[in-house]
Amino acid sequence: MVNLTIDGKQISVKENTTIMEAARQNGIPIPKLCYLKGINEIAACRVCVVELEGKNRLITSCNNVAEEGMVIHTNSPKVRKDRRTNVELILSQHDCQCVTCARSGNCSLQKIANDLNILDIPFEKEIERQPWNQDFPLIRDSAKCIKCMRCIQVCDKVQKLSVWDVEGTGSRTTVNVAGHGKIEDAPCSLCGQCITHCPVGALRERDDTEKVWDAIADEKKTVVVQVAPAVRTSWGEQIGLKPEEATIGKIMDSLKRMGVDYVFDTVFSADLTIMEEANEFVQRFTSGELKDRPMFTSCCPGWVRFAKSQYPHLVKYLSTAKSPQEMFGAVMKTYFAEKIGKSPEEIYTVSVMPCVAKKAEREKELFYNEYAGHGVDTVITTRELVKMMRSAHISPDTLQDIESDSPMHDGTGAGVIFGATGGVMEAALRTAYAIITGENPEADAFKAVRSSGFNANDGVMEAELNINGIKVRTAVVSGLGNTRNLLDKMEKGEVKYDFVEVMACPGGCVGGGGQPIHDGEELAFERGKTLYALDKNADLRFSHENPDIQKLYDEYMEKPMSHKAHMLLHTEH
Ligand code: HC1
Ligand code: SF4
Repeated sequence: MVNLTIDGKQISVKENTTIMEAARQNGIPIPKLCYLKGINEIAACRVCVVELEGKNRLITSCNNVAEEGMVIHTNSPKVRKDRRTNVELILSQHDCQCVTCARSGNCSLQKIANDLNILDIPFEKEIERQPWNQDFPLIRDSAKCIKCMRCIQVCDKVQKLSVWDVEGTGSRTTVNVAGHGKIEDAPCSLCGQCITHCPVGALRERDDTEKVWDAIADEKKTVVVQVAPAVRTSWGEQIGLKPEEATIGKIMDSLKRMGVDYVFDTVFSADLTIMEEANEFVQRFTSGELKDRPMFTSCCPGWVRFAKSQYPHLVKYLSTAKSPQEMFGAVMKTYFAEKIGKSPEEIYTVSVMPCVAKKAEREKELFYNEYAGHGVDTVITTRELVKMMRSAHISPDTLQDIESDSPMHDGTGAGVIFGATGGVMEAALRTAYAIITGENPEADAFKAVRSSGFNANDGVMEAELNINGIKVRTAVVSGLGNTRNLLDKMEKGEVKYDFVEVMACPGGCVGGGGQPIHDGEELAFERGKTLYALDKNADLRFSHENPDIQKLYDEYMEKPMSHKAHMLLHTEH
């Protein structure tokens, strides 16, 4: 142990603990901007400076280790003056138009400037404005970038894609797409992790909320919305609702109050994806097609983009089943449109997703009879949903639980867990077991594929399962850096699997790039627990037992993998 004094308090901490961490463990918060534990510890912003007594100097607390006998002041006059100057300098290069910023109210720079009571910026303003493709789902505003380097490090270290890089030198140092490239040509997976780790409004998703308001206002359109499984775990975070208060039923109520005509839960189509994907797996597995390579799940568009740009030879091993978002879009514009006597053109479909890459996935075409268009018309993130609630002046405490509409009403626990890493695999195995053996397994029989913590085991869960004497080797991975490690091992022949689930974001969709932002805090695992609790308490826990799915096959799709199912529910990647 190391003994030191911080702000007059004598404390002991383990060796190699940073001063910032030592202070935090003892209830003394030190402000920070660029610091991200284990990812960005480069002291670029110098907001975390502290005074080291006797040495007459200031040091950064995020990357200096507590030493025996140190006497530290976190808030001396010298510290406050220096910290203030550092923040003022950052503000002098920052577009401070907070009222029109997507991160207003949730911005670390705004908070530290307010905390330090900075009312004026004594330095000359020098704002850099680079052009950006405003149609791309990921938007960067260089005028708001504070050069903290978090985006570079997250993309590099966590996602191993290195989309961003430093450009220029000295005071002209800035961040941009690596190699002076354009974002649309970069290998960006659109995971959005750089957005959720940006402390300010320099990175955000393309705002598509106005498209939804326009559709609602258009009397000729029937607006039909689906809400992804992971959204229920997080939407209440930014409006002060506790997890148990922020139910899916209240999201449905808010959408109806905004003027949406029909509301559905993507859990329904997650069950539909399982019906197709589990049957596809059993077919590919038993035909010997998976001798060399496993079948990969394909519902995560960040992963599909990553596979296409980094491992194109593996694309043919992706499941051809469309994602739940896309399957629902197809069902809404066909089966549902017919049910309510509308043409596909009259139906306007919106998805609420915890994800930025879903905005790009919607580009997939849907061809159906005379109709050629998109299954999904607009995708908004969880954050955009909350913005819409706020702009409709909906008071969260007045929301009631309402049911989703029929005839795509029912959903099972298997569909709910799609939103957490391992969930798709577990749901698929429950149904694959029933296909192979003719009976259900115990509902928790495959829980070995669940993650035991945020990014535990390098984000990989391996399990070898026995289904009726048949050995099925599975792996579940989340985070693209972890995925790259796993795929490289697989390609070297060090590991072998039959079925692999990949989610681009650490922890799965619950940790998605479209989820509410809590600076530097990783909430994916906590949110995932909510989904597993919902599954445990669900009346139905097997996708093949979903009555509305059974009805959809009886009335329309015939059976899994039928010709019609292939036309509407499968795709080429
Ligand atoms: Fe996901 Fe999925 S689980 S990809 O994370 O397969 O976005 O929630 O909706 O489509 O169901 C996202 C979540 C989501 C799809 C499903
Ligand atoms: Fe990198 Fe993901 Fe950001 Fe794209 S969205 S730049 S892949 S972190």
